[in-house]
Amino acid sequence: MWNIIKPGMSPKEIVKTLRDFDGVMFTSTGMRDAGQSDYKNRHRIYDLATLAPYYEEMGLFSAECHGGARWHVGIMNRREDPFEEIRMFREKMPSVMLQTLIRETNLWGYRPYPKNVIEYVVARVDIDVWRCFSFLNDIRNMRTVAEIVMKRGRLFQPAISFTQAEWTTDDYYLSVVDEIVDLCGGTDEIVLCIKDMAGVGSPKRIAQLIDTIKQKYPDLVIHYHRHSTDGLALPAYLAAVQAGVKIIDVEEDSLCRFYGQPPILAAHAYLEEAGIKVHLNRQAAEEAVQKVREWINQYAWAESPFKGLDHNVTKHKMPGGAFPSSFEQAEKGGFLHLMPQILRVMSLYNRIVKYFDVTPGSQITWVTCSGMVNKYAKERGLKGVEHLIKLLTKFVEEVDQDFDKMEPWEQEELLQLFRNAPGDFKNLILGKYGRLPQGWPADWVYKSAFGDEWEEKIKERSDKSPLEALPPDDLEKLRQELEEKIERKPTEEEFILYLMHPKDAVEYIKFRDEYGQAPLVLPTNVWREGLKKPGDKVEFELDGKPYAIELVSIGAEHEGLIHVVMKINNKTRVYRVETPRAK
Ligand code: 3PY
Ligand code: ZN
Repeated sequence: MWNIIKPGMSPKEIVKTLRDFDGVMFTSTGMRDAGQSDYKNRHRIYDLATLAPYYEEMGLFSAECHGGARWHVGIMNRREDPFEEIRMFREKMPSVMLQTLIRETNLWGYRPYPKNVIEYVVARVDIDVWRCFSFLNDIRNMRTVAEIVMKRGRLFQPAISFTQAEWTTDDYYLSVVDEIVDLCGGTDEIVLCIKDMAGVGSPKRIAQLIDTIKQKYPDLVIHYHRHSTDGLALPAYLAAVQAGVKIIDVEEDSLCRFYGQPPILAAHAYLEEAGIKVHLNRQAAEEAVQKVREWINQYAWAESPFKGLDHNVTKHKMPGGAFPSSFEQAEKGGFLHLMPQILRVMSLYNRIVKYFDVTPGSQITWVTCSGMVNKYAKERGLKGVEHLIKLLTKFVEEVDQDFDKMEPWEQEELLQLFRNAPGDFKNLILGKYGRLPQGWPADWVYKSAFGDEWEEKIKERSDKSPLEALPPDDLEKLRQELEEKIERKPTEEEFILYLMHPKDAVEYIKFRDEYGQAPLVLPTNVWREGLKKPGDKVEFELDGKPYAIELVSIGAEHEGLIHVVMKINNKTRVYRVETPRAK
């Protein structure tokens, strides 16, 4: 039997099993992070569910199938929700632990939620492994999620956000791990994750960090999460496992593009060759890899327009999970050609305002830096953008960020740099997300962001956790508000969707009220494009009843109407369809 770890086991039993196990186990991210990092989170439950029978046999530690941006993109684009996803996967792979990725007080959203919302939501999501990270490594912000998850007897997996920078020393990370161990009452009921969200940890650096943590906490079970972006993921995995990591994250080889996790079959072979015992039913994994090939081509449209690995990620730090969506925004906004410059500005920005480029911090970095570059490009053209890069390079690399060493005209320019930064950037430097890992930025950043009001704003700064700072929401009032918007009583799950993303949840609920189970039962080609030409057919099951639908003919337009003939379960039906012109 391959499943040595299963839903229903207590965290203590899980940790003990892992401590006793003398090899490495895999978490498959094929159902979440892989899709987020290389396909904008567009993989539908319909296709992912085909992998579940293989996952059931593979002997995985867990399947990451939930969380991150998958929740939000699900209701907005795929029109499927995270609750039906969990139900479907539970039914099809009952022996596999389902894993989510949650952003401490920011839950599955992009802003801190009040404590009572966090308590309400976390208690009602049926997930086994709760990987929880803070983009500030502000462990205080994890408290409520940790308490509820642990009280429910589910596995809490605190993650340290990892990057390689001069300030992210072993001592720094040890202090973060100390806080985690303190929060969780020791090491017996948690698995620690090192979250290398951009894929920047060199093999040597990762081994050294794990070794340092293991020296202080020899019993702590460590899980290493990594993206492939820099091209060094497999050697980094080998180094991590040799240093004592028990679980690593992988995805199907046939899903791999550039910014997700390393390939499962290659990782298996590579680690075994190095003499490491890998817990994997390879036959089932090979079948899953093959299964992906049956549907993956339908998602080619969702792949990032920025192709190839990118070792410069070690400087700009764009997380894998943000790659395709950032590039999509650049494409839509008409500034894809400015990406190399934006990435260079990000590299310099990261050294001025120090935090971790991961959600929602990565969005803040992206919007702030792309905004700066676009402003310079609009006002002064490409030369202007190069000038901005020169200015920042001088400030960061030549004068060691000593504002007074810049020329007066350069100071003037720096003082304009953050004037149009997004509100979220301003909230970040006021402490609204929590404590910044290296303290407040320099005063000139406040002058730049707030102009004449900077001194008042500095007085407003608070290093309280949002868990203490935010007043509770009136849940009953919010439920009432949703009822009015959708003109019926919401279900408990719909209410939770609303608490997370109010506007998008209302649209989603209305869509599902109109189209029912269509997003779950239609094959992907039909879901995206419909039946296009006479003879096209689709078969599916709805509420236990089989349907076979065929497009017979599409008539010519006449006075804004088209007659469409369909065969539905062998009965011919004629539909009068209004053309968009008529509407
Ligand atoms: C997310 O927060 O969506 C992530 O994938 C972070 O890595
Ligand atoms: Zn990731």
